[in-house]
Amino acid sequence: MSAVATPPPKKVNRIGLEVATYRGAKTTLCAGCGHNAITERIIEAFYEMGVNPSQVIKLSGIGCSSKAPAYFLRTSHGFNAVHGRMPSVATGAVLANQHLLAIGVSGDGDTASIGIGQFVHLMRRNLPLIYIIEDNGCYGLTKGQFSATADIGSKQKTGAVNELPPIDTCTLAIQLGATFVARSFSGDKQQLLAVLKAAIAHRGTAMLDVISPCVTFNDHEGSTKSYDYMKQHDEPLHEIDFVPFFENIEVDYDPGETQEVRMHDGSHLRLRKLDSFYDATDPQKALQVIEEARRKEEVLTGILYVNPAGKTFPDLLRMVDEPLAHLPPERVRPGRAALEEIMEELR
Ligand SMILES: Cc1ncc(C[n+]2csc(CCOP(=O)(O)OP(=O)(O)O)c2C)c(N)n1
Ligand code: SF4
Ligand SMILES: [Mg+2]
Repeated sequence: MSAVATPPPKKVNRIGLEVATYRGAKTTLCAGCGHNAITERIIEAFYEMGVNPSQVIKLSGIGCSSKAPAYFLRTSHGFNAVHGRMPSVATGAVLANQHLLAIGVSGDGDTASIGIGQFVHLMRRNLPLIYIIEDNGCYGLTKGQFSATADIGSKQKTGAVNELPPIDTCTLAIQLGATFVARSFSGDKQQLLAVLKAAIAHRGTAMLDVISPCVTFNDHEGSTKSYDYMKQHDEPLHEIDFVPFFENIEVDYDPGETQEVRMHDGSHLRLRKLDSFYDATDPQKALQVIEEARRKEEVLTGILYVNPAGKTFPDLLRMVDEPLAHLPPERVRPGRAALEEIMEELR
């Protein structure tokens, strides 16, 4: 009689969850859409970092990109806001419960066109939020019109040429005080995963502009956000190695070739420099290299700027640490004595 083979143990992460727990509904986006590749990396990053999905809130606006949160972390909290209005909903959610890890997914239209007003105020507040722009340079959901990140001279499928200068969301975010700013490409699995893990460890706004080709409306010759264009013009700034706080951080590296950034939770971000002068903690340098790349028609990718020590919006507002919904009435309602004291001051 042959012995019954026992199935191999299922692979789990450090909190005992399988990767399937981090998945969501089946995607309804076009096959080959860059947004699907970003979803895959988000699933991997949250699984590998051992984030508890019940402690996560997913937020988005409107667009193909804003549908993406439905396709990862099925058991997390979620709020699909109005077009371009995700930042204000995220601000409310994060202030109401600082124990949640917030991730927002937006599009270049949702952020840089209709949502630019909310985006700029979000960037200057350093709200603890991972803010991803799935950037295809067009309004994919409404059939590929130019968005405000489309480059001058970029061609639509119809042949129409964009004549307006683009908004560079990374430049804008750095100028406004965002404390973690990165640019990546949906097709660069290794870089995007490392950037996402570092963004999870960051406390403050982590702004990720991820070039994500729209295969249906913006992947032809003449588009500067197509797979072909990105393969020819992607210029990685540095190799990124991310070591979470729960792993041994004593790994081998050459101090002359790397720059270490210690994140607030004790994780280490290690940037192996290709350009030996690049310092990711210098905002002026970051603005300069982005501008130099733009002039050379290159897309500079990597972590452009990071400041792990910036004060967050809840800190500035001196918010209590506990979720507001958990505070007992005696802590949220001033008593008669407090009211009388205020009245006395007004007399
Ligand atoms: C107030 C409002 N105006 C316009 C629209 C129509 N609309 C829906 S999605 C969209 C653009 C989405 O583009 P983007 O954010 O880049 O997402 P993508 O589909 O490219 O991923 C527009 C204009 C809308 N839903 N609501
Ligand atoms: S239309 Fe473009 S952005 Fe929308 S799902 Fe299809 S490929 Fe992606
Ligand atoms: Mg778009």
